Amino acid sequence: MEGLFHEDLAALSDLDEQSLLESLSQRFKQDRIYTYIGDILVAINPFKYLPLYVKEVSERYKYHEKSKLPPHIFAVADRAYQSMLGRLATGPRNQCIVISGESGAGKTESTKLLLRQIMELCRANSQLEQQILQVNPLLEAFGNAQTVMNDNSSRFGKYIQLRFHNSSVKGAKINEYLLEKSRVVHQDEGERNFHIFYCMLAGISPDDKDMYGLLDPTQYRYLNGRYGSEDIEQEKVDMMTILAGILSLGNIMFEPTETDALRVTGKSMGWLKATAGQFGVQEEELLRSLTCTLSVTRGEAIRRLHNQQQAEDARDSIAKVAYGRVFGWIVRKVNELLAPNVDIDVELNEIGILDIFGFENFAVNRFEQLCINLANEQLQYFFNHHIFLMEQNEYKEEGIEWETISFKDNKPILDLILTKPIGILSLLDEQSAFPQASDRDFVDKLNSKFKSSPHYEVVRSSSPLFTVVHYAGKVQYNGVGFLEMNRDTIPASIRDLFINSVTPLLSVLFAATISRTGTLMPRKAKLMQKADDNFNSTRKQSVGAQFKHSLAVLMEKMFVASPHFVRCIKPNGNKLPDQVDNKRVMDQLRYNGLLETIRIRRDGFSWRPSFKEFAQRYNILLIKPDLPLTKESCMSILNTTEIHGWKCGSSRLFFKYWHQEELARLLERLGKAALVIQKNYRSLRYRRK
Ligand code: AOV
Ligand code: MG
Repeated sequence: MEGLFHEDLAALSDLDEQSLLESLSQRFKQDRIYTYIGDILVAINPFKYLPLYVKEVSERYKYHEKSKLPPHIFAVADRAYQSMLGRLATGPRNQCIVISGESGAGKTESTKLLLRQIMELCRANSQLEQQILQVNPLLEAFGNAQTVMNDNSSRFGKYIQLRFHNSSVKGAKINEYLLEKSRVVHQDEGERNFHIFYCMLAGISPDDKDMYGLLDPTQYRYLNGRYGSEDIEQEKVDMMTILAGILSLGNIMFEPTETDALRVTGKSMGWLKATAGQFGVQEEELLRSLTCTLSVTRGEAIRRLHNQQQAEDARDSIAKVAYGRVFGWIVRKVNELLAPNVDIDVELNEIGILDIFGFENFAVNRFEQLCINLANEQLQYFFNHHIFLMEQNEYKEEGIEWETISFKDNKPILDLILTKPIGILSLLDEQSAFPQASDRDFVDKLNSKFKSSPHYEVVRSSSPLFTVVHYAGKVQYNGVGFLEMNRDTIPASIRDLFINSVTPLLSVLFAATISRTGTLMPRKAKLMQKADDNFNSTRKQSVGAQFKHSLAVLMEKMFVASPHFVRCIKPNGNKLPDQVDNKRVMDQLRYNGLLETIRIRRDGFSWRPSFKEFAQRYNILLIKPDLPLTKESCMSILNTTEIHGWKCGSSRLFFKYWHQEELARLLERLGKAALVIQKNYRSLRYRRK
């Protein structure tokens, strides 16, 4: 009994795939959705309310000993917080919590619970903590939407950095990654537009509806005839007007005339007027930017008339860029609001929480899905690197006897997508640079370069399809639109149109130097971008290249922090409670490498301080603060304890994940005793244990 349904799978002596699945699903059936693998938390989405997060539970998990309470997401919060304070062990003070899992597995819910508990741990009930928590519904309204996989699917990635001075939170920063802007203008079957549009229409009073020029939700093409009844959020007037403008814009239709020119259909003349009003721009100018392109060649302005398709594309790209800018603006505002208000010489430590869009495989997968799945590959690689590569390398280097545990290395898949000059993204950039190239040309290029790669499959079809064999399964992509989405250019005329808008927010959004995808870029890149913006509005980094860059920056940040892993599992594809689809879950256990993880956590040594780090921290156990920081000192310290099962390498010690807690306990007890003794000048006599 103990064996099968154990709370820590790494404590089990023998485990195969089948008994792992059995173990997790038995626990799940008793509503025990959390299970440990050593220091890693596995969380299975219950798809129902569980009384797991009430006040009493939250209190119980504050400053607790991990081994004394059942596995819980609050325990992860506690551990990250204590580690950030340097209370638990040696290692970097900056922490990052990495939450992974496919779409709908529970990442965003876990993120919210972590945030809430960390704010509880800071204890004070200041305005700042409330603000940090309030930001989330706002971001979700603008960045989440219903998909076939998740009713509240994150359509952007976020890394939340909480900044602390000592134990109190001083500020926060949100980094956002690649909002799926195309959703503004198109949703596949069973999907919806971003929540905010429905919130806006559902919660608005009739008077306000008039003021913003809004109609019934069924009237808007961009809403695909679907709408819900979410609660209203109080929003700024400008922003609402812009959102209303986006909806009106989507209803503008074109038809050919007897001459070459296009005209707006009689039915949609009203929408053109409404859009112009809502965007605060001249109707004629809006019409012009929809129906023709102005280009300057050798000092001469040349006007090219659009065909119907081009006009519709222009319409949709205006909607996408406007929405992207609004989103970027919201994130910027949030960051201004939450920026730490401290002197520059105040040392801040950080807990980062990463909540990205989960692995996706839809009926039709586009450029966005490739980016989303790339991000998931990158996270899986981070996990592998940390859990398997780094650890096992150290055993080798330090002469620790060790039987290598193999794992599914996804580096070749990352290389397939990222390598220069012949990865999928580089080839895409190359093709995007040719105005004449087609999506077919791009996919043909891929086929010829990668046909023999084990992670790529050529698809025989008249459509430009190709398949990537991801760590989490095969995904077939449709190349249509890849070039355009990767270029993501806004014609200068559209930019000018908006800069001249009488709606202040809109003109600010287009004058500002946030990147065009709305992604907040790291400082250096931002400066470069700024220079680039001033220099030439047509030369810019592709979306793929920007995304690749922001992922690299994120990884850099994460590699120098102490990581905590939460692995979310989706129990079934129907979003239903109390249902375990064995095959689905088994697939996730396999591609996540959970069995291998259990083995390495059981047999391995996840905490590996250097002699110096160890002696410095634990010399108090010998009550000799001036101990030399050597191997011998470490041995003397360890000899005073009853800790078993550690090993000694050539420059560092190797401990099991639970040793940290044992030592912390000793330290606390002896530390307190030592203080009392020193204070009272009593003879040094006390008993251990
Ligand atoms: P995701 O973030 O991993 O998907 P979510 O965190 O949005 O998934 O979870 C999907 C849904 O599952 C939520 O809306 C809840 O209804 C339910 N859920 C998840 N965790 C819990 C929990 N602990 N208790 C109760 N219900 C839960 V995506 O954003 O699609 O990758 O892009
Ligand atoms: Mg999410």
